[in-house]
Amino acid sequence: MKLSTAIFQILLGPLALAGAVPKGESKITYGGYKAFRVATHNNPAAIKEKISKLSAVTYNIDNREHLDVAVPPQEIAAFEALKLEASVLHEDLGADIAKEGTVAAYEGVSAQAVPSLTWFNAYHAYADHVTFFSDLQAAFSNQSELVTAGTSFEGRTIFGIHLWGSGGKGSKPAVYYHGTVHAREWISTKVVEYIAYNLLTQYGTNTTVKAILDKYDFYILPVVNPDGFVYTQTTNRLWRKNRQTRSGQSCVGTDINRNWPYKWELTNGASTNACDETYKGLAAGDSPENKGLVAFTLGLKNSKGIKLFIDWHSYGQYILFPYGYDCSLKPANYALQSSLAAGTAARIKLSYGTSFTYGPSCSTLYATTGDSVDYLDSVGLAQYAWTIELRPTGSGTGGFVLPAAQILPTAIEQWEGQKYLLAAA
Ligand code: 0X9
Ligand code: ZN
Repeated sequence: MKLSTAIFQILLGPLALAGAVPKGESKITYGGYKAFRVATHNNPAAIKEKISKLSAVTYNIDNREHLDVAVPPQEIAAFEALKLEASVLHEDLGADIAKEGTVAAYEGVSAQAVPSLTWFNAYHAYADHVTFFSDLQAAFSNQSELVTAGTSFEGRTIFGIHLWGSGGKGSKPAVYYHGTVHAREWISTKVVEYIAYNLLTQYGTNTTVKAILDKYDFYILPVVNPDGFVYTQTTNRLWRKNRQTRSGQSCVGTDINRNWPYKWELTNGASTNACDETYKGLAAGDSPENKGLVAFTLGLKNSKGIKLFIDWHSYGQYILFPYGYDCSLKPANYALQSSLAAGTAARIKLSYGTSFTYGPSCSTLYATTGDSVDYLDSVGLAQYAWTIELRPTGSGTGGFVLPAAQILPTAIEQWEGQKYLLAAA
């Protein structure tokens, strides 16, 4: 670890270095759990009612057509007896989590050396992501700096990197990425890291990359939910929300993607029950993470403006644009957004044949209120505000637990998509 990294670690506080299981909680292994995708045929309530008798874990947010669940070993027979129309996502979720490789050690690099591409062969601990960014920044210190966007509930700094080209620091409109807003969506951090890595390492040799970085300032925040991310590594691989506690509530966590202060008050796309995965919080923008992200976003809006925002998630293979809060609404520049999304999907497909569905987020997937994309569009005034749901689709096998061997292919196809989008937008 270099001195600059050590200083950044100190800034992040002691919790950034903690890797231990929180007191009183043992790690959930999910050994023998079987995960299923269940067809709902527009009637998820009926299926949920049947499944509610089992202690199955909701595995992803359901859309109109299906819901994904992880069933504990002692309930599998009872689940199968329900004779639901279901396909298998994970034969043994615990075994797949173990195979995922969970976290590999990162040794860092010597002063000013570029980190190795082997970083993208494995998943890593939170503290190593901090070190990786610090190392990357130090290797390209004349066109990057580390930035922070406030502090999480447990006191971790929401860190990121700002990149610029020949116009100098802060001279161009922003391209702005968030990774791992939902704690279990680890692949999203790797993808934004790969894009940052390629922008910097290819700037000097690739004219397309040079043109992109000369045109935009990039602000890349790889882990906007650090507490949740750490919790997925210490305790529960399937955790989604932040780790905020609130007085009088026994359930932990607010969904950062339901807490943004725009259309938060609507009731159709978030939960008011603190125990739910989509809990919206008690007031618009009241989570510490959202406070920091709102301030950071407004800073970008008020300087050179925001050209493109992407909230990177998994899974489902979707490119989603506004709006989340109302399925009858389309953005003013709908035709343009559709054609850019179509072009991005086509370019993504060229690498490995991976298909992405695109469209307005509510009508394409489901309704969400207080989400980032609607805020970035309507308050942040981003020209394009998108959600990208990465691999897999869930129609084959796999879900949040994406084998480490798929990190690079997933990142490569998205890098190709972004090069198209940023040249065309
Ligand atoms: O529910 C979410 O926040 C996102 N999906 S995820 O499975 N990664 O949690 C989707 C957000 C996109 N917005 C809408 N579909 N309205
Ligand atoms: Zn998500």
